[in-house]
Amino acid sequence: MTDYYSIKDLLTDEQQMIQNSVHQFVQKEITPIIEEHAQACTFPSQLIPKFGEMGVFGPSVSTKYGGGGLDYITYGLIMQEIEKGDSGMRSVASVQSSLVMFPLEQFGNEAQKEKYLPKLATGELLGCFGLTEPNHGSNPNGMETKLIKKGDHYILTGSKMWITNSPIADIAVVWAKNEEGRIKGVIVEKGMKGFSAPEIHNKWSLRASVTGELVFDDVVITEDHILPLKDGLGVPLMCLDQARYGIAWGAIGAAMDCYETAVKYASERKQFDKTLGSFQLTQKKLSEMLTEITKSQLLALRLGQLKNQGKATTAQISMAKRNNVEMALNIARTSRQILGGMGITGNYPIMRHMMNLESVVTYEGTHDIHLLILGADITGTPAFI
Ligand code: TGC
Ligand code: FAD
Repeated sequence: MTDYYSIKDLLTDEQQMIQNSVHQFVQKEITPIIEEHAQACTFPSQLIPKFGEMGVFGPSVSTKYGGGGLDYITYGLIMQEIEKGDSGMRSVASVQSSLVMFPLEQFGNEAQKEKYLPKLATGELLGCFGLTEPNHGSNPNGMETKLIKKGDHYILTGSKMWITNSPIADIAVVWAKNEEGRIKGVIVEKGMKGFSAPEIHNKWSLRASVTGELVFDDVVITEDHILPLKDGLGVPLMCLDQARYGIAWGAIGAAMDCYETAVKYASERKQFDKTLGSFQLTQKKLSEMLTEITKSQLLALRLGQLKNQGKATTAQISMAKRNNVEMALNIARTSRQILGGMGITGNYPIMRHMMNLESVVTYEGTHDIHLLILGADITGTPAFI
């Protein structure tokens, strides 16, 4: 495991133990099958109950509701280990944990928590998070999905786009505007009349993860399906803080897998009667990759400490998500070059990681949006419009 600055020594025994067991789980359950699923564009649904058993759904959710009750560094390490396997598999785990279980735990009432959280923790239920719309991606505040009161219930109309897990999800946490234009969180269940979740096909990225739409054609929503504790855009943005934090760790996993593949290949492959690793140009690539991974690991670890203390800001999370995903994408590209032609094949994980990371750099706030969040924090002047 790439750990040039002995980050392991800064982890507790429990954190190390959980990291190692998720690492072994990924090697046994994800690595052997993921390339085939990515090539075939199929989702390995058999992993869902196994994720539940491993405790990767809701590691930071309270044990009272079936979660792990673990700290945020452990959560980050879990995301890192899963993304070594595949970003799409980390997506499944992080959407369930940060974008479905987190809002239910934070903004749901007791009945909602008891009804959904324990089943989400085991994988008996799978969830998705609907914020993005066809006409509103980076600017979710422009959303057109409406939740309008009608007698003793509400009517939900509109649609969401690019939703991880949506075609296979049992529940969707959806964000919609009420008559006053306030954004409310709504729990929509599979099978509700007027609700459908068609799959989006033809992706060249995250091919082993299912992405789809959410379509609400006058869906009747009762009061018990509305998250009661808070409303406004800040609520989904708080969920995004959680998920972006996990991605800041996860992307390091993809980078480590690419780098480790490149180091091994460079030590075996010979050209001009010498291993690739003995050429200065290859050593430059490997040295720079290791440096960037190490810097990202330290950034993630410090962010985790701040998060554990309740001090991590949105802008700090943006910095880490943006930096670490770009780092991973650059490392995937450089590693691919070290493997030459072999790098484009599915015999190695690099091309799949690279294509996956093209989504990771866009979802959960694009590279540009995170730069603008940082710019606004530095200058006090938002430059989104
Ligand atoms: P802005 O005016 O900045 O804020 C609106 C209100 O929200 C409050 N707020 C926050 N509250 C809590 N936590 C945060 N992190 C918050 N950030 C903002 C803010 O104080 C304000 O409150 P109030 O009371 O004044 O109303 O909002 P804006 O409309 O200017 O937007 C800012 C911007 C562009 C940064 C935001 O819209 C944004 O982050 N856009 C990017 C959208 C995005 O990231 N979408 C992700 C969709 S989910 C996804 O991609 C899942 S992929 C999953 C996977 O497969 O892993
Ligand atoms: P746009 O907002 O149209 O942006 C296009 C380009 O314009 C980007 O480069 C962007 O940076 C740039 N841009 C936009 N505004 C500005 C500005 N003000 N200044 C400068 N540049 C700007 N969403 C969910 O709600 N739930 C999910 O589970 C989910 N899963 C996803 C899974 C995948 C595989 C993908 C690809 C996306 C997913 N998304 C999900 C949606 C994702 O969050 C959006 O794609 C993302 O927020 C960007 O929105 P957009 O695609 O509409 O791009």
